Amino acid sequence: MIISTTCSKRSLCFSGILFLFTILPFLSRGDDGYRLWLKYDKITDTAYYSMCQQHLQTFSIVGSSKTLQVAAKEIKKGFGGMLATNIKEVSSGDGQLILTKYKDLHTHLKKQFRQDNPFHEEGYFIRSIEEEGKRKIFIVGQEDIGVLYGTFHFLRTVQTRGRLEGLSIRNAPKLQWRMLNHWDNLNRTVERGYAGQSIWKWDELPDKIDERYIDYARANSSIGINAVAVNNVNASPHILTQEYLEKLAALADVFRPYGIRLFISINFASPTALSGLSTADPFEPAVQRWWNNKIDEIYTIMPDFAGFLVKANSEGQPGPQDYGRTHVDGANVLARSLARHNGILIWRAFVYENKGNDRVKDPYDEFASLDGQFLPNVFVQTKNGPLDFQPREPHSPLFGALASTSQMMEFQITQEYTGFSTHLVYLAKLYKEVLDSNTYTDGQQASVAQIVDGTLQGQSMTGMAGVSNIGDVQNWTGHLFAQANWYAFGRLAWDHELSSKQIAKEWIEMTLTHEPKAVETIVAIMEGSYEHMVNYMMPLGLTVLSSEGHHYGPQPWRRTGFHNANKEGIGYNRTSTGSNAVAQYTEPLQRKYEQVETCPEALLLWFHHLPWSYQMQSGRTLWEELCFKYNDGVEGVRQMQQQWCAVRQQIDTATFEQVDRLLAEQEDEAVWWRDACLEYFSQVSKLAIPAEYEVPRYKEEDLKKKEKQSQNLKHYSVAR
Ligand code: GCV
Repeated sequence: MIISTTCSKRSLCFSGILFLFTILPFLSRGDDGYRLWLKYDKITDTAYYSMCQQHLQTFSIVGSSKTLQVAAKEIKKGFGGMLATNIKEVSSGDGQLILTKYKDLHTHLKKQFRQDNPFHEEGYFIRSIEEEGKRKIFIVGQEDIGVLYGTFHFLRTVQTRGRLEGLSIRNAPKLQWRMLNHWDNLNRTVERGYAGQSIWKWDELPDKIDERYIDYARANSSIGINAVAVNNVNASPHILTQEYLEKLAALADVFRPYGIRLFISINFASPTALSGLSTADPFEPAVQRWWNNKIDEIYTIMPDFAGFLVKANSEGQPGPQDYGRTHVDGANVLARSLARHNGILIWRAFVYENKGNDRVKDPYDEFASLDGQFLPNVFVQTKNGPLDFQPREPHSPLFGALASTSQMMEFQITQEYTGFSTHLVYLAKLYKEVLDSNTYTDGQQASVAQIVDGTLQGQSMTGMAGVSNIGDVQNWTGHLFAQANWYAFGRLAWDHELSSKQIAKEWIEMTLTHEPKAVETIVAIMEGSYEHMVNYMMPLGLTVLSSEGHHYGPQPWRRTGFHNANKEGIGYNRTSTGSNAVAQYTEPLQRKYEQVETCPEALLLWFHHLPWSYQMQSGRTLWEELCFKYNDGVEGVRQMQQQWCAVRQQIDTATFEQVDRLLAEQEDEAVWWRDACLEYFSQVSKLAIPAEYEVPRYKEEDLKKKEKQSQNLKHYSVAR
């Protein structure tokens, strides 16, 4: 199948020709995407440029820590680019822009920065203040890291053409830990990674520090990410060898000035793999000694090491249950040892048995009863939904069920089930949908976000992790718009009250264009993209229709136990007459999901098995609705293609073309999904696809070919 892009199909009209000869030469061409949202291109709005130039000729920085030095460097880089002239660093306190810690402010100024006690250690103020007839802008942090976060906020303000007069910003993160989890293997393959190889060049470390590590730290810090686990949760024991600890220490040195703490994923059976021990039983004194020694060794090399992330007794990974111990037993032994150095243990709740039961119940069944038994430095890390990062799932019932346990949200940024790096899908919509879901904990309004940020149940540690979508391709993420998912994850981990739209707008203005109409159009593309993807892949709460193994493309005929389609109907009965997974939710949510009349249609087939003739709110039958949704999803992608064409003149040529080409591929694959799923369900149900819908592009033979092709495509394969 030859894919032609919507835009390239169009003939070059007069305005297009005019554009080629007039405007195009002035646009930057061939942006490779490496600079992410920290582009700092020269401001082209002359009024805004003059205003900035007037107020930002000099800056000064009070203090000399490494964090303040990187803040100064960023100011020079940012304004050097945006103003195309050097912003001069002058002695402490004299600049038009002043970066300082609160404690270093002159007493008369301190009063102006009313401290709401105690001010957050990562927080900052940005204020413009008149002093002796001169206007100065102050970026004030409680600690150095607050100054750096404030610096990035101020740069963002200018990047998004915000006002500089009357600036009065007070900001602090809502969560303590804002974390990226890399599923990067030590051989540089990336599990579920679609953007090249791992960025960590283990063979060069610790001697050679790749420039990319620094840019990675800058990008993360600019959105408030303060922790990273650098290796796969399917962890190699070798990460704990002295050789790797030295490499890790070199990375920790790079991250430190940017306020980023280093975690590693560890293999629970490391004591057996790396020493002569015959067991990794956490209750065995020799095993405990081994962990104590290893952890001491780590802290000797990295005194601010953050801790371990552990996937145990899940998908074949070793764990305490191998020795008849519980998750609490295993986690607490490691946590106790880490606690001696103020380290943290993150223990994943992603467990399932695969014994023919309803696996979505397993995380709750295994973990809810353990509430309150973990040591205070343990996080239980819970995936957003009870299954496994499907396009749409209800929130995990563990949110709300662990009142006495610190619980970290785990989202996936890499698009394992949402189009890899081929499909434009803005995941902030998914994140927000989950964070805003009402858990009805204690029968009241209680969003997932309120559980995660500890305001409802008062957990002592709070955090959110995102499985990284970063690789060593030039633009970091493959699809340019996948950068927006990294960006949005960080922004929401910092402040879950931001809207997806606001984040999209910021990202577009920092990355793509400032032209208001184009910004509006691209916001619309991004905001609509998530629902389109759900519709052409797995509408109405369906799950796991994707290929087995690599998970790319449709294979609804493979794992039929997830949708249970038969001649009579489709869906998973998780009500009290079925697996009773609904019982894991609190009332009145349980009742809402149990009753088909009140169950949201977006999750209908997640909770119910229904006849094909079931009447939907639209007046269509379930079968007709399914056909409608799949077609609607495809139409949505076509709409995105047209919207993208409409902004062509405002976008860098290389960027425009990459996205245009990928959208064409997305359209083709949306059709593939639609045709494969509807063809299969039509065969099973013996119902014909209504004539009002488009004739399938892919006939049975083509579908087989396409499936085979996708199995062979190298970049679709799982890299373990
Ligand atoms: C790291 C899913 C993915 C696996 C991943 C696992 C997990 O099953 O397909 O690749 O393994 O989740 O989150 O541990």
